[in-house]
Amino acid sequence: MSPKKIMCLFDVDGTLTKARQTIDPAFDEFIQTKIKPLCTLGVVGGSDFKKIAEQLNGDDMIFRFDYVFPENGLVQFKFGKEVGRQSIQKFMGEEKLQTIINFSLGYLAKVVLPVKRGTFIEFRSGMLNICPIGRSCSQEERDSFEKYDKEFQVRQTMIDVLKKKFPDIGLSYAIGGQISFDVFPHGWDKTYCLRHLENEGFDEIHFFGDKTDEGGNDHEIFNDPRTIGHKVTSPEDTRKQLVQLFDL
Ligand code: M1P
Repeated sequence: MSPKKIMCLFDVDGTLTKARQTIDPAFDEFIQTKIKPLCTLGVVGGSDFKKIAEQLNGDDMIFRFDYVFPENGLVQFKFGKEVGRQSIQKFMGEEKLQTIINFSLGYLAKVVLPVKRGTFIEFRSGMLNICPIGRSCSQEERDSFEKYDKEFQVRQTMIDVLKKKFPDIGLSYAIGGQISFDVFPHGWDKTYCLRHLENEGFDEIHFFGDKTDEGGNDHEIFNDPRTIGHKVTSPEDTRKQLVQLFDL
């Protein structure tokens, strides 16, 4: 009997790295030297490619991980080559897109926070990223917002308002990080990347993620029947679970 073809598919923030930080060099080496010989490596993040590459030691991470899926897999790299990308713009059309952008900008203009910075909506290939504090905040401001949001639910409140205001616009909302939330058409969550793995002959796809609860951006893929879900609490926990999985 030939050995099972196994894939380990990792979320980034909270799973391979601390939120928006770079991967710990010892953990990176562990993955590349101990895990890569045993399985195929994949990464699926909510962030765009630029951010994922920064966190995983540069653009050549597309050669160190076999499959790389930024923006939930709306952009796809296989063995170091881009093989496809989705466009939210084409899919939704300008009118609907502007409806949501304009309403969100108006809503955010009225939100009062301890501090507010710039870049409140980031337009990506396959999604919008909405950030009440503004993406240009410092690390310290980012950490403070996360605490403030835990107490005052700024992001969840805005998501509830958007859902109520636009029940039929066909958009889903997911909180994947510390300061923002992602907005994308229904079904364009992280399970989107699985369609690019369906014909690749894997016997098992092990998914590792931290935001697996409802509303978190790992929820759908963690519960998808096509994956074996591993809930982790930190990069250290991911390492522990890999050691257990492969009996190292
Ligand atoms: O990878 C998880 C999330 O990382 C970032 O979140 P934040 O800036 O809020 O910490 C964003 O890139 C977000 O899109 C992504 O889902």
